[in-house]
Amino acid sequence: MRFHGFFRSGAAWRCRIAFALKGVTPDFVPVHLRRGGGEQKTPAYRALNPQGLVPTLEVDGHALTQSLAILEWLEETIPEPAFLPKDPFERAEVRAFALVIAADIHPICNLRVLNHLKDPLGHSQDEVDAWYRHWNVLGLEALEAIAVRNAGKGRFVFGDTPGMAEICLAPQLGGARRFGVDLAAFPRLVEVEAACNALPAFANAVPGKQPDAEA
Ligand SMILES: N[C@@H](CCC(=O)N[C@@H](CS)C(=O)NCC(=O)O)C(=O)O
Repeated sequence: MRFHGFFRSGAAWRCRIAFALKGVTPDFVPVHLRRGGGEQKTPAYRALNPQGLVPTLEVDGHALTQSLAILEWLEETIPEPAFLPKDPFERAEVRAFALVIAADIHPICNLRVLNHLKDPLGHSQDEVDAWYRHWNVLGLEALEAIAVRNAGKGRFVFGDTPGMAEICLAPQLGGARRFGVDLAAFPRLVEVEAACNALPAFANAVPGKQPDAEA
């Protein structure tokens, strides 16, 4: 198994947590998203991942892309510990929480969107940062409300075990913090993040601990 990622990528970060929870240790292939205009855009990498985005997981002759599809593949091939509850309604709730991040916040705040706002659209770095914070705050407000509603269930969002919701939440809060989002307005999410980071699978997946990490 070979995992193509970048230390600062939120989508790759999700996969690193998931691999650790499932006890999988793929070889790591760094893909630098800025060096030389972005290694994710090279023909060699696009042959694996036509979108030119990280992550990609090479396994048994397949190149799996999209972090949530990789999480679902892990869940189907290594059922325990489970990322999703058994009850279909509860599964839908956990997936919905994860999708607020993976489908609604992250895609409009990723590197290529931020770059496009600057060039060719001509926005300043301050305006780009304000864009990032705006869409993060909007999504995090909804997630905080969901997390508060479920707080009685345990120390994670939906109970006492972390799953797909937390795998998406922890990297999103990390990214938000990097862009200066004030997380004081999201106390329950920060509390869940602290519970996550008490686990080695989460603590060891942070960008600063990756082999390709930069200051
Ligand atoms: N929905 C995709 C998103 C992948 C994505 O946007 N990856 C970012 C890093 S977090 C990337 O490769 N960006 C490179 C670029 O924008 O050029 C997933 O979950 O895997």
